[in-house]
Amino acid sequence: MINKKVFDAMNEQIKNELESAYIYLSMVGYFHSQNLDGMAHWMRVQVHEETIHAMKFFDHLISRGASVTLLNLKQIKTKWKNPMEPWQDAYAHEQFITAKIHALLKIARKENDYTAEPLLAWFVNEQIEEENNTDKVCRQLEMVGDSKEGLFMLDRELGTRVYPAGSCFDPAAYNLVQ
Ligand code: OFO
Repeated sequence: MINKKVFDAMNEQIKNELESAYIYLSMVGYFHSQNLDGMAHWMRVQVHEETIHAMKFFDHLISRGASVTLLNLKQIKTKWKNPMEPWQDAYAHEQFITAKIHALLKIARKENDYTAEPLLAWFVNEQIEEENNTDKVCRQLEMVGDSKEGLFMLDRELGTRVYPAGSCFDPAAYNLVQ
């Protein structure tokens, strides 16, 4: 049986991860509207990853005999002024998620929930990549500046992102996402 405080924090983290997916899906729509199909593709892959993140917490709670209660997703942003803005928002959002994961680990440690630690350790590591990925694109867009050719090249590169896993609802896919 899972401790109530750990349950509440993990149950809320399911919402946070699904909100990540929802935010990035909104960005997919924006990037397509700007003919930046490579960036849209990168974000589509990210939507899959975020759904897997949510499902990792979802399945962890289920396997510990808890009953998941899905919370409302908040209204999200749908418009951005330029291609840089969504990436800046994504980086800020990933920093927010990192803080949530760290807070969750703190609760688990305080409640002596050793069972939750391996899962949370995975997320602590994952957040290094999550922050770095989005921050790196911000820095690359800064380098590109006003160059349309540069934006075109970067968009092409981001369009090559490979999604290694299958369905985001298939537990077998979880291990394929690093
Ligand atoms: Fe789930 O890591 Fe991004 O938000």
